[in-house]
Amino acid sequence: MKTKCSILATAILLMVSLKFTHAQTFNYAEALQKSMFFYECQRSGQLPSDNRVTWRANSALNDGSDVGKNLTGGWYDAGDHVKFNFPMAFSATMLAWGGIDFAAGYNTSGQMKYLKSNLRFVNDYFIRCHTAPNELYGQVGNGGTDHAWWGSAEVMAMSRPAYKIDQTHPGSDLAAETAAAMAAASMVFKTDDPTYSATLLTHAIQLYNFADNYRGKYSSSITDAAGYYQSFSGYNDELVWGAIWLYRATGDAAWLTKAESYYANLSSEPQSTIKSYKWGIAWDDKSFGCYALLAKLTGKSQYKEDIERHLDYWTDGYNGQRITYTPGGLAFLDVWGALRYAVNTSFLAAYYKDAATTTAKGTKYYNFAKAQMNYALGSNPNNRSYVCGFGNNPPVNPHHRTAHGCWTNNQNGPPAVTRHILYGALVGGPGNNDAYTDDRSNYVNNEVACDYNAAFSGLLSKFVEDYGGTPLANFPVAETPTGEYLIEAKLNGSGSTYTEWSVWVNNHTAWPARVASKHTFRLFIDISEGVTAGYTPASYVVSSNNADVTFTQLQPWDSARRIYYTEVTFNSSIKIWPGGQGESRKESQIRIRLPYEANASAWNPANDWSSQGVDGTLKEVSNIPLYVDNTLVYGNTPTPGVVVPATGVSVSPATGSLNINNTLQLAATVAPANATNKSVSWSSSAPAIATVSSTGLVTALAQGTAVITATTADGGFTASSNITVTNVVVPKQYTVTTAVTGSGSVTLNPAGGIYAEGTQVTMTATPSGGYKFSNWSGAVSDTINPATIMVNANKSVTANFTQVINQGNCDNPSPVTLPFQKEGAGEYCFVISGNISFINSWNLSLLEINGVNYTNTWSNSMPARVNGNYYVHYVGQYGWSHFEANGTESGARRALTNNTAEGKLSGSIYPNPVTQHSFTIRLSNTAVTDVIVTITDMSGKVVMRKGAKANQLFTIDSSIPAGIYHVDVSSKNKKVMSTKLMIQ
Ligand SMILES: [Ca+2]
Ligand SMILES: [Ca+2]
Repeated sequence: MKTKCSILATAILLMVSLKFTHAQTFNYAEALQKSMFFYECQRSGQLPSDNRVTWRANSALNDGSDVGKNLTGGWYDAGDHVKFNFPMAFSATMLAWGGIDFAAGYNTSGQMKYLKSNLRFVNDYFIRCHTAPNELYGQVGNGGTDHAWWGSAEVMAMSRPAYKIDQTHPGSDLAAETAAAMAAASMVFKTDDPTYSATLLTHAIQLYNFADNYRGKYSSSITDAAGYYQSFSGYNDELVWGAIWLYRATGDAAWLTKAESYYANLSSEPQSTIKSYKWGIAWDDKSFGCYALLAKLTGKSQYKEDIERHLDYWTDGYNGQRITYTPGGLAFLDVWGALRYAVNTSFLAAYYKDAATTTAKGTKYYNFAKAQMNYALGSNPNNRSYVCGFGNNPPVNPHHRTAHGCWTNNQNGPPAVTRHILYGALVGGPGNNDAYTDDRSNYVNNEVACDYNAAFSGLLSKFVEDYGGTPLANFPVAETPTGEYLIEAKLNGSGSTYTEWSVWVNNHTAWPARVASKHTFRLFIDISEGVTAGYTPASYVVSSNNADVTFTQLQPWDSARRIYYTEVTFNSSIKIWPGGQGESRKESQIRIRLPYEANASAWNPANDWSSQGVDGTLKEVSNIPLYVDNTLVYGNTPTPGVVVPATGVSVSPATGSLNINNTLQLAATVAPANATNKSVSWSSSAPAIATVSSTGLVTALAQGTAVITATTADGGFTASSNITVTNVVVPKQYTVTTAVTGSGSVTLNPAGGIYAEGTQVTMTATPSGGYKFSNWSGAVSDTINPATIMVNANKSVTANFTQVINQGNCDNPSPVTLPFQKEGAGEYCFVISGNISFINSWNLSLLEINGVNYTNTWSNSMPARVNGNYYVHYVGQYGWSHFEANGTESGARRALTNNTAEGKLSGSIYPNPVTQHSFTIRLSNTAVTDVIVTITDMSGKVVMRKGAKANQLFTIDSSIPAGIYHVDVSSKNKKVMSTKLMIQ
């Protein structure tokens, strides 16, 4: 056995060394340039004036408003829009580390200024989050609600609660990591901005002392983070790491003493005193970085042994054990973001190599680092780059919402093709057999993240220093917006005296995604045949089936050629925005007709401009022009048009009075109604008192008066509104909003949800059957139920309910429903009858489904069902062992039967599936007559909620697309029925 092992080891060594010698060189400077750009793509909040990303704009400007703080800025975590500060701070630390120890490559490639811009952007955010010496905000945005919506950051509409740590809810890992980030950044800014550097250092020291004096895992305080970035390794590593960075930033030996004394607390291999060496540095565990830093800073043999054991394990093995390598040469630690671990460890190898105990070891570590980086850049069996917008055949569909530019709230599109190039983003990477698919929905292998690119950037700078390279001269090339607005139309009806159009206005904006104030289209007709028959333009009647629009009667466009039009404007209350299928498009039905008794010869649609290409099928048409905020954005007008000059303008209302912080919408009307150019600009005589937006929205700022003036672009005509701003003190009122995860309800006492400041409100969480109350999150982090809060701000609170899972043994597997997650050590068996879309697991010893091995694998390919079921066998050794199965419960009919059999149902809905968008709720308990029906889609988004009568017809909104939905029926005080509904 031993002989076999050594032969195998020799073969592996030979293979690895061959790969190293064949490693090619890439343009590392271009990759570094693009990696810096990726961090600019991730920016949240107000963008700086030198923003280079043409498809990004300000976003999430209200972050922190729920807690009365300004928590704007920072980076969106990955392909989502949550700001998870724990990995964000780690990313900032690693980026700064590269800028400190591998500065030369940044400098020679001209990227140092972009690195500093990125570090300043994220550290400004950390400063905002550090609201008191022992108070640090550590997350903005709720994981569940953020992930349930797929669209661009600029048009997010969900609430984004803020979460913090403090003395009673500590988070030593988060505070110490943020301290490390700010200390490291203070070194980067020390020379060219000593004031900023000193500010960062002050925060870093306060945060470290907070971390050290109030011990705890942050993910036990910010519980919403536990589902995404749980602190598995605890905080001992961050306490060493933070002290090391404070030592480097200050030169004060007391910090080094502290780091070395806490080093003893770092974890060891099981049943051993040897420091852990088999994992890798990433957002959770920085121990390996501590080994490398202390080895180099002190030269002590203990640290050198620890880092070399770790790097040997990752290269040619330690004590006969070696990390898994893919056939193509990638050191493969974990299925989730495999490239990130390989590159992070490579950064340590390149940093440490000069201090290695032998030259041969140093060379080995360096060659390893170069081979792993080159694998990521394209030297791999697929001969493809794993960095977006770089090299050969790079990923084009990364799991990234804003880059996708989606308007349908669907990661699978439309649009089918991602609209923006996410330059520089390193994707998760291949599986352990080098296989990889560029699939947007696969967030295990194809997501990008701030933490993936951090050590990656530093290592690229090192290779720029060693091998040169040239950044692209014309980078970034501004993208050309395409398909941002469009009109779809069909013939809604026609007759011998009329045409009726169904016109759909579509907002597909993504450069950046945006919401306009005003949407107008024009329908043009040629009335020559009507004039011949004796009619005049005034004989024609324009009408609409919608209350959502205003429209004009016929206006002359080119009266010599008898071309007239109606202008149709959606009411300003109609929001057309790229946030979903229904949200991104709105319909208006418009009819133009002669008197009904007119002779058929007086009406001819064949010569009508806006009837060209329009038939009974809804499709994109080009002769119905669309104007957004008074600018033509889509379609063609009849040419040549006669220019109708503006002759004046009026503003309504002419006077207005509003209180500080309130707004008033002014409207400017340009005369004549058919003026060709109706655009106006707005200005305020006293912007300190009241400002006005480009669309006439007045915002009151201070007591006084201001004259708001509209000026026409054509002719410079002006009209004004006199605004008086008052400062009336009204009693403050705040709202308390509640949400649940899992299944259950929350009641407020006193009820109502709107309260005067200072009111005590008691919240009671009541779980549904099969669930138990877990904890409060949001404005309250607690496990007590009921919980009482003092209302002193708008608060949103989430009651988290968890499924009560019978931890059945393998003789009696527990039935569980999808989606399902299991974490922790132990052996369990579960049975799933639902339709699994994909499964994933990591850090497990065994994961079998119906006897097929899926250990630590992402897969969407399931084995055949056994007795109609999937039998899951789970064996994990660690608290961070993890399995998850995603998908939906079985189809509607089957789910109904099952639920009835389990006695959960006391009713049904009929028919199911439905085709006519209506059904009857049949309840067995005839005493229940009034119910509330809640319909949610499979992402958990509520698509409809309203009151209904039992045993009477219930109509569903026709806008709800076909699919499978979850229907909850509740009486006044409890849930009476829950089932799946299929809408066909
Ligand atoms: Ca840790
Ligand atoms: Ca005509």
